[in-house]
Amino acid sequence: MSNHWGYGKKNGPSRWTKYAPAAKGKRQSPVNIITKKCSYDPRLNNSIFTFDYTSSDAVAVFNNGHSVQVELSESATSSFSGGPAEDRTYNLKQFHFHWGSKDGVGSEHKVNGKSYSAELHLVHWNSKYDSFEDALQEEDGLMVLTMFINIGDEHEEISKLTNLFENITFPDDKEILPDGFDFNKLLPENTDEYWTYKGSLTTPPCLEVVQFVIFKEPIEISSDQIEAFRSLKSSPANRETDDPSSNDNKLVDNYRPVMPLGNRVIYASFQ
Ligand code: 3J3
Ligand code: ZN
Repeated sequence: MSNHWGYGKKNGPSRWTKYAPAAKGKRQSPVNIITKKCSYDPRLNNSIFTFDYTSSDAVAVFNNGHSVQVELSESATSSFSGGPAEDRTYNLKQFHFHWGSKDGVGSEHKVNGKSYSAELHLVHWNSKYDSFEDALQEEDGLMVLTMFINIGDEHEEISKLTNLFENITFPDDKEILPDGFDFNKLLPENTDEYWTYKGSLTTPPCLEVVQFVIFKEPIEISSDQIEAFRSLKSSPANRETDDPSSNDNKLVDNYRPVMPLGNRVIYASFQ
């Protein structure tokens, strides 16, 4: 067994219980959102999101070998409240993406069995805890705002990120996001309509500490932009061969298959 999890045949999602005991749990993510089985919650409809995404400096952009991650500094103060967070504040820690090797696959969550070409996760931690690391140990520790991604028009803000990719093609390469990057522009226009449910990290350690908020309205990126994601390379530990020229080291299809919903309910903010 490979000593590091990945998305290959030998170290992929079907093997993750070897790296992450929590992966055997009953509130794992992602899931398939079967819309007719969702439960409308009027309280969600009445609770408006407040986003306090100030532009942060010294934001690191790196290829961690299994995604491209944009990590805020400890001093960053971007947060949101409202929605399922009610009057509680959740601090933005990082955002990252999951994408496919071809259009129409790549999202982690599905809607009525349909996948999207990619999925964006804005990872926030509950400010009732002292740190992200502390929040990771609590069942209500994280809230991940999630956007489905379709291929269409160029996304102007995300181009500030994909323009850095030629410098972070290989794992452990790092860049700095241009000052003034506006996190608000990562959100869809309509943030009133979303689904929410209790789940887990979708990668090891698969901790069951996440409240997912999945916006119904997808965002769009262009074909050139998704190809920039597909140009990134996975880490040697993630790939099946040691041949660096092998296609196996393309960083694509970094999504976990949907997991059983079990007796969980997915709530909808809309009817
Ligand atoms: O594993 C990393 C951890 O080393 C650190 O980088 C942390 C802070 O950025 O992020 C992850 S995590 O384990 O905490 N985690 C990975 C999976 C963050 C959230 C990710 O879960 S997901 O459901 O949003 N895909
Ligand atoms: Zn993710």
